[in-house]
Amino acid sequence: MRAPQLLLLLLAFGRSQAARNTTFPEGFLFGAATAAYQVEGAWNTSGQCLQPLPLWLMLQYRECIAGKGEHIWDRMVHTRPNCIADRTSGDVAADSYHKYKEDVKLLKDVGFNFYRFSISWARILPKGDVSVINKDGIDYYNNLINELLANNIQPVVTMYHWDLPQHLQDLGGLVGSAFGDYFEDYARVLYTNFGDRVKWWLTFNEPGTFVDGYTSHGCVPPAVDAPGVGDYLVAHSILKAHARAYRLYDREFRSEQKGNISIALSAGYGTPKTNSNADIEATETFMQHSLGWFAHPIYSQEGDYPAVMKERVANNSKAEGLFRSRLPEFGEYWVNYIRGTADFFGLNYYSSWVVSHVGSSLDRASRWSDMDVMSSQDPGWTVSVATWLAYTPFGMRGLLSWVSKNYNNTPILITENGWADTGEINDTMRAKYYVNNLAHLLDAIYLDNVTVLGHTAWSIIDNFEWAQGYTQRFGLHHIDFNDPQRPRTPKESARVFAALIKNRKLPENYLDKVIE
Ligand code: GBH
Repeated sequence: MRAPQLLLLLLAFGRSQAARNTTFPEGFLFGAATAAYQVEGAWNTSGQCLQPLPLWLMLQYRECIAGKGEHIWDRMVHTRPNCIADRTSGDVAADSYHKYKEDVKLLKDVGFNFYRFSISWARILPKGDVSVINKDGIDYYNNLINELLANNIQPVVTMYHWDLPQHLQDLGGLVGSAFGDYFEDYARVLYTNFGDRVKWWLTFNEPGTFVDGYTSHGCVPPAVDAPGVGDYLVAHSILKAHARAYRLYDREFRSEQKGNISIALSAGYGTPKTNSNADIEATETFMQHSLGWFAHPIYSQEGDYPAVMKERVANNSKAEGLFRSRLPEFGEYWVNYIRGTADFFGLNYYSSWVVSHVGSSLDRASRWSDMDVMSSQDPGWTVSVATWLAYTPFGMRGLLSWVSKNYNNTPILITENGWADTGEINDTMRAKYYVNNLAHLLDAIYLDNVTVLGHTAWSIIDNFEWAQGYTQRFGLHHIDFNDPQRPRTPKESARVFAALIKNRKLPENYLDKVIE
C-alpha cells in the first residue's frame, strides 16, 4: 500500500500509534489472578490429622479432624462428571495448595505488584458456619500471604469465587434466609485472621455469572431451573450480603486495618449494531441490566436497581399474570444500606458484544427476555477457543469510560482480563491481547480521564476452567496436568509482561498497527 493510502486509512478508521501515550502512569499496579477451586487442589485434605485418632481426642480437637469441607463444585464434578468437557475435576488442579511458593516465585519473576487469589470458604469453615474452624486452612492462607509479602507482592483477596460450602447449600444456599448471616460471620473470620496483612478485599467474584446456577439444570451448581426468577433472587441476596461484609468492616475493623473493600463485577462491553435509536437504547438497556444490576445499587447516587430494569421486569411480570415483579424490591432501608458499600470498582473485562433491539418474542421469561435485546459477535472479530471471548481490545476503553461516567469517576481496578487458547507456549495471541487491552486502558486514562488503579491478568497459571476442564487455558505459565508434579513453564506472554512491567511501557511490536 502506498503511503498516502495508508494515511487515509488511518484517518478513516483510527488514530495512529505515533500519537498514543503508551507509558504507564506512576503508581499504576500490575497483578495476576487465580481462584481457589481452579488452582488449589487438595480438595479433601485433612492436614495433620489424617491418621485415625482415638475418639476422645477427636471430640476435643474438632478443628483438627475437620479438614476441608465439600463445596458445591466438589459435589457437582463428583456426581455429574459429564458436566466437565474432559471429565476432569479440580481435585488436584494446579496443586497450588502444595506448590504456592512456586506460584509466588512466578509472580515475582514477572514482576507483579499484587496477587489476586480467592479463599476457599469450605477450607476455612468446612461446614460454612463457624461451628468448626479448620486450622490447616487458616495456616495455608497465612503461609501464602506471608510468602507474598516477603516478596513484596500485595495480596488482593476474593472471599467468594463460586465455591459455596455444600452444607450451606443444603441450608438454602445463596437464597436461603440465613445466607447473609453466614457470609458476615465468614467475613469476620477472614478480617480477624488475615486483615492485619490483607488490605484489598473483594467480597464476591462475578455475581452476574454465578447467578446462572439458578437459570437451568445445566452445569453451574446448584443447577436450579428458574430463569428470570432465581437469578434475580440470588443477586438480591448477594448484594445484601456484600453490604453486610462491608458494613462489618466499617464498624469493627476499618479504623485499625485500613483496607479497601469492593466486589468484582464482570461485563461484556456492548456496542450498538446499527446507529438506530432502537439499537442504541437496547445497548444501554443491556449494560444497565447486566452490569448496572449490581453496580447501580452500590455505586450510583440514588442506589437501588437501574430504573429501566425495575420498569421492564415489573411490566413483564404483570403481563405474565404475576401478582408481583420477578425482580425483588429492596425497600428504603436496604437501598440506603447497600449504597456506597465499595472503596473502588472491581471490574472483570474480557470481551465485547454487538447489541440490537429485538421485540419481546421469547416464550419463557428470563432476564434476557426482560431486556428485549440480542447480543452477538461481529463476524470480523477473532474468536478464541472460548466461544464467548473475542479479540475486542477497544471494549476495554469503552467499558472503563462507561463505568467512570455512570458512577461518578469512581477509581477502577481491572480485576480480571485474559485470553483463552489450548495451552501453547508461544502464545503470541495472548501477548497481543494483553498489550492492546492495556493500550486501550491507557487511552481511557489519558484521553477519557478515567481513574484506573491497575490491571489484573487472568491468570498467572493454567488452571481448571470450570465446565471446560483443562481444555481451555488462560495462564501466563503452562501447566502439564498429566504430570503429577504439575510443572510450570513460562509462556511468551509471561516474558512480554515481564518486559512491559519493567519498562512501564507497551512493546511496539505487539501493538496493532491501526487503533480501531
Ligand atoms: C471469569 O469469568 C472467571 O472469574 C474465572 O473464574 C474464569 O476462569 C475466567 O473468567 C475465564 O473464563 O454461557 O458460554 O456464554 C469470565 C466471564 C462469564 C465467561 C460467563 C463465561 C459464560 C459463557 N464469564 N461466561 S457462555
